[in-house]
Amino acid sequence: MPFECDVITLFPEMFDAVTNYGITGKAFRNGIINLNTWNPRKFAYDNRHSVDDSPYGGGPGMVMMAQPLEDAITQARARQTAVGISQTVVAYMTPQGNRLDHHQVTTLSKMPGLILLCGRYEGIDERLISRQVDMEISIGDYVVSGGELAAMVLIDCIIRQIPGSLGDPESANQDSFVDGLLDFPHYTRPEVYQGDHVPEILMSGNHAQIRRWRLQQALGRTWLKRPDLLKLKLEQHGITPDEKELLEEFKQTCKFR
Ligand code: 9D3
Repeated sequence: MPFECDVITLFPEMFDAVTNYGITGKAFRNGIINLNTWNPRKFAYDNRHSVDDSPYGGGPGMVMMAQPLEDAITQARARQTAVGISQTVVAYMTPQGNRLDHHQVTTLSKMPGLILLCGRYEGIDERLISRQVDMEISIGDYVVSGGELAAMVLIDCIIRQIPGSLGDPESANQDSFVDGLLDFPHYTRPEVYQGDHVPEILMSGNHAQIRRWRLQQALGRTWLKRPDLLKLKLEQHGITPDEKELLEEFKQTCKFR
């Protein structure tokens, strides 16, 4: 069964970016994931199809009204139930949410589906949140203009974790952050570019040595660029004596520190 995604959004066309292009587009075409959008404007029954109004208590901007969102969520929950999902979950994309990381992505990707609620304007009437929202997700400590981009980031990350979505079944496990390290450097033709040579080891054909060099580069670059990640790896994944030796050798030959 595909991962069943329902999105509540005033801008459904934005989701063409994930459904129509690249790896994520292929996952949709292959039926690995399914996405439906629900526009709260279609559930706004006044003459102007209003979905927002000024905030009680005053202040700038507009607030999304509860009723059109609640009716859209009800339809989304009903669709998820109809395809066999017994516990429907509404995740509100919001700067106030739990900050997304790789661990949370793997947890979410094991669920049968998700209903993603995208906010616009200053936010959503709090009564809708307390009545309907099961979890809150942020994509990081910076401000984007609405929940749609955040929802698309989450959908993209989830797709990458679903077996069969990436051509090579090894690829998801080799992604950065999976073993707690940054990626090693990559090279392709030509062998010499503007006088700059590809590291000799990569041209040697010695695959065991190449694997060790890449691991050393991953360890060294994480130490250089993301010491916070290296500390986490030590605590959570641990470091083998071999990895420790490779990192020490990297540190000794490092030009930058
Ligand atoms: C003045 C307070 N602003 C909060 C920082 C108002 C506000 C700005 C932008 C409220 C919501 C938004 C739109 N952002 C999202 O909907 C959003 C988001 C984000 O901005 N950063 C990180 N993750 C997310 S998830 C949804």
